Amino acid sequence: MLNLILFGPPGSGKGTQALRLVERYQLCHISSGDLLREERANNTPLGQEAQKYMDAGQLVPDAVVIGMISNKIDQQWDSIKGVIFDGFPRTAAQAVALDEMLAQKNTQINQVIALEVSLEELTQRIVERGKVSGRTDDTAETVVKRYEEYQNKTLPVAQHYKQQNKLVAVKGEGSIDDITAALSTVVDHNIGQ
Ligand code: B4P
Repeated sequence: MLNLILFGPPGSGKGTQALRLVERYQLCHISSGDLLREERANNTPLGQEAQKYMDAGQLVPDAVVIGMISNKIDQQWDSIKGVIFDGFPRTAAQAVALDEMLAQKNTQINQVIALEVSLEELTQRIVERGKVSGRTDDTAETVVKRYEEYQNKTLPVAQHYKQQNKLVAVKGEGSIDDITAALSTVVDHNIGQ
């Protein structure tokens, strides 16, 4: 099994690159952001709970996100070769929970790839996306809050996996194709190709 985490600040290209890697390596894509937006679109109690946090640029509470991801893993597990986690884990508690979920399935995270992008570039991308996405959290004001949440709550996830010698950083600025190529080099190395 090959289990990867795409890590990085909001707007660093996790979702963009995950879609490409999923196709290349035939993995299952689990994006916490996409799942939360799906819950919102379906107006479920979970989606209603998540909405107020997302709109404010805050992280959704751990218990909500961990339960949602655990269900998703259980639903998909029997038919997959591995997973790309995109946007999850986003707190140290989520990382611990994910490690436990995978250990119960006799597997683990193989690699965490961190996309490095400057705050200026992140802001520009998110504001640009906001013109077409219809996402209420894609505004210049919310980006500041989302970045603060990343610095305070999400960076410890990198530390968690650094201690396990699983963290690799890749420059997330440049053309989307070049970044996919850099990520693929890391993954190929991991699977011994
Ligand atoms: P996410 O859906 O994870 O959103 P994101 O961080 O904005 O996206 P990403 O980094 O994937 O960027 P993308 O590829 O789209 O989270 C949204 C919210 O959900 C969070 O704020 C939080 O409230 C909640 N949430 C999600 N997961 C959670 C969790 N685990 N715990 C708690 N709360 C959680 O790229 C962004 C833009 O840049 C796109 O427009 C793209 O086209 C462009 N782009 C990408 N690569 C580029 C490049 N190389 N050059 C130029 N532009 C590029």
